[in-house]
Amino acid sequence: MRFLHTSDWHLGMRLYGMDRKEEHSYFLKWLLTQIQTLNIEVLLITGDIFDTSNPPQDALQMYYQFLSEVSKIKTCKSAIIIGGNHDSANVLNAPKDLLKALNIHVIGCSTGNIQDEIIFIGDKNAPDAIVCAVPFLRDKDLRYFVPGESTEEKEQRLRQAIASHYHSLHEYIKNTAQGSPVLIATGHLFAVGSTTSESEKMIHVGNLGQVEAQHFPEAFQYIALGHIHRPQKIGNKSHIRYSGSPIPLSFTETDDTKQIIIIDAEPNTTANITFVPIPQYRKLLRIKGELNEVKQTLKELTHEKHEPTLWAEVTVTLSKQELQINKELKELVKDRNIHILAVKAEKLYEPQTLEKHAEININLSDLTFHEVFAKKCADMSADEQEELRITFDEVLSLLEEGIKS
Ligand SMILES: [Mn+2]
Repeated sequence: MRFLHTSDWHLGMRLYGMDRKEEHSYFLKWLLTQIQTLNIEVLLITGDIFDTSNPPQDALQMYYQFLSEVSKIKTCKSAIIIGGNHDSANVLNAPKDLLKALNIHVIGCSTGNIQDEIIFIGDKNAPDAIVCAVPFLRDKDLRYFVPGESTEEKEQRLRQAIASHYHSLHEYIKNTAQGSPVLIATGHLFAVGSTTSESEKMIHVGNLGQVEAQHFPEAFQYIALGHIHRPQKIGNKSHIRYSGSPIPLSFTETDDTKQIIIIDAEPNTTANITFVPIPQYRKLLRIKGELNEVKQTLKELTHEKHEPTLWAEVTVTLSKQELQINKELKELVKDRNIHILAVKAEKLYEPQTLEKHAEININLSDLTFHEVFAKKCADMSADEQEELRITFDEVLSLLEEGIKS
């Protein structure tokens, strides 16, 4: 049986305010062709379908158009969609019953009943495959707040709760499933040792709840993960994988090869895993150097007129104060189908009073919550900062749960 694993689409996402609609729609069209030509039988989408809990209309339209096209592909028996930390469980679950009629299964959030996460492919009494479609498990799905608990105790408790969730599912299948189906699981979580990029937001409290490969039951032939945007396997287990996002969600991902994963699995054997690189609609470029180097690179940069506009992020290291580099650099690429989305300055000198003052005008939207909070705590001792950061993470996580549930 052939599965396709993709994740972290983040439909509706903007990069420095720029719309990613064209890139997403290019990817989805390409994906439909892959599902068709590769004879995919089950499609797995492992969370963060949308970038925000309240996705824009055109992102929703793109999603439904895609699902309607998938349902027309005869060889594709099922699509399974789980909620990620960015998704609103309510938004995903709203059309759940309607989509079920098209063999599209949506698990927006954990309901407390593990049977809701078990999806049978084929005849329920003798299934060809069983997918344990575990969505992003929120703190409240896993544990209650225990007063006086230390950070390590919390971490341990959360990790155990995630592991036992997977073990309960496996136990249930072992005791009830007929025949010998292919066993697959999904997840949207942070695994130990994964290489992150700038675009993932922290999940759980701080970095708590990091799961290791050994926490998953061995019986699963493939575990399709979401949340981390760089494609990678977990530990040395080649069957536990993040597919990564289909388009670079930050400039730190521009050198990654984006991919989808094809899994060929038969009962009781090791699954065969292959990767298909995703062609990118738009070229994203990161340029870094001293002012003269950056200027030279920009002057020599060529980009075809008929191609989608190239987007660049420029970081300039400055050894003395330079005024208006932003305007100057943008002027250099004028009328060349190149757009500089952001100019960042790394100052190697001590800014003068007036310039220090100007720095206060940093655009708030360029900063993360953590950066703002860190600035606020800058004068405190390292210990105080760390303690406050943990509390701040906890508040943020509770707030996010409140918004998304
Ligand atoms: Mn994500």
